[in-house]
Amino acid sequence: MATLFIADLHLQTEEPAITAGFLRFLAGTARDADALYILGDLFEAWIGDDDPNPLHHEIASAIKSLVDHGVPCFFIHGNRDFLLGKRFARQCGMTLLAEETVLELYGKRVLILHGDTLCTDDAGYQAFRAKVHQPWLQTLFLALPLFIRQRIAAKMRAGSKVANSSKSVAIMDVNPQAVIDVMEKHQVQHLIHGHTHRPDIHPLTANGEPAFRYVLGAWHSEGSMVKVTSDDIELLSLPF
Ligand code: LP5
Ligand code: MN
Repeated sequence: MATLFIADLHLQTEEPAITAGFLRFLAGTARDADALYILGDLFEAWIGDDDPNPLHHEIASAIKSLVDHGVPCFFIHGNRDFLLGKRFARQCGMTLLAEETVLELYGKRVLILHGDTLCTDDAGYQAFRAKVHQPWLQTLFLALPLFIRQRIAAKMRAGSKVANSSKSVAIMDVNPQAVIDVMEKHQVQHLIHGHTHRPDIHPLTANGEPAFRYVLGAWHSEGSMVKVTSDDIELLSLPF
């Protein structure tokens, strides 16, 4: 049996092929899993559980039918969907997890997180993150009319694109010491995350022992998943 991890699907109405690929994954590959973990940025942007976008209902029903089939589903927030709340999670039948979560899987301790918190060299992003994670600001934002929230989110997305175009590739990657620190804090030799869209397996040393960092790819023309079994941890692509 296997436990599956995915992230960075960035689902949106404008990208129907990715939605179709995800729906096929939920109805196929995922059905044989012990559990499915979604490590953030499932959606391109989340502005509140009250958003009536039909895509959200379609995705909730598909995740719910996987859960009803007997595959528990878990979610960690990303930097695009950190406002995804309990109401939508309940519609999906999925459990919201803390931003750093340690799993015991087939005798291995595995740390999972979205990945944005490891990009500590990106001072502009970390300042932005600290602001938008303030509970009072989130409450205020969620109380705004939907069309205003849509406008603010669009401004933020546009601002992010402009900011990213002048940042170096290195600044937008994880900081190696931040990786070691979080793995030592949680006493783990395995870390799975997304966010950077640079799928790879990186060997390193943490806790004085060999360790591995598994980076999920974003879903564009194909999907990406990490599969943990009792024998192995693999990074696999999922042709649509
Ligand atoms: O997301 P991506 O891949 O473009 O880049 C990320 C970082 N950017 C972000 C911003 C998100 O894209 C915005 C999503 C909004 C959705 C929900 C709205 C909810 C609002 C809630 C309010 C309480 O995460 C980017 C990183 C990059 O990853 C790599 O790690 O570099 O960081 C930035 O671009 C931050 C910039 O450095 C500074 C922020 C620019 C935003 C401008 C805000 C303008 C707002 C106007 C509002 C009136
Ligand atoms: Mn992200």
